[in-house]
Amino acid sequence: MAKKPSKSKVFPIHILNGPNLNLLGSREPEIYGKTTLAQIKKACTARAKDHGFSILFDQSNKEGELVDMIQKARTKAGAVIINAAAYTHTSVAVLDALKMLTVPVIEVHLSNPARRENFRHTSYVAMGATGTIAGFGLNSYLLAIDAVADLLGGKKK
Ligand code: CA2
Repeated sequence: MAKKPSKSKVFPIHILNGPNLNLLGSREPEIYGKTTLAQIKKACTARAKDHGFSILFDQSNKEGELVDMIQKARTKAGAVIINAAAYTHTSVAVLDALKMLTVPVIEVHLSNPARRENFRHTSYVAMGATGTIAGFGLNSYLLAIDAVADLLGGKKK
């Protein structure tokens, strides 16, 4: 009898984006690049497809909405990739929600917060993540998808 595909391969990778990322590409291109969030979504969809995965891509400016999205991922996601933006550095609520997940969680950032202001050196998200990828712009998201595929066993090598 054929082996049932694992839950991780059936459910999409949830890619969650925090406050202000809806405005990407419009300001501070020297820090965040010129890529828009819609372009990131398109590139993520293609990369995930290469690995045999689908994605669900969301953004919210509200902390509670991000918590709701993470809670939904408990039963609906194969993995979570999260750029919590400013909430990275402040939100115990986001951390507590992430800790309830049993699937891989990858923290991503467009910039490298470690090279920036001191207040960006603390990440609550990192404490609930499997790993972190930061500083590669749009590529941070694509590398995170590669990491998920490596952890869950995608089809592309
Ligand atoms: O580098 C990242 O991805 C960040 O998560 C971006 C956050 C920042 O607070 C984190 O420390 C690092 C800020 C996102 C702000 O998004 C903008 C969108 C358009 C124009 C300017 C900022």
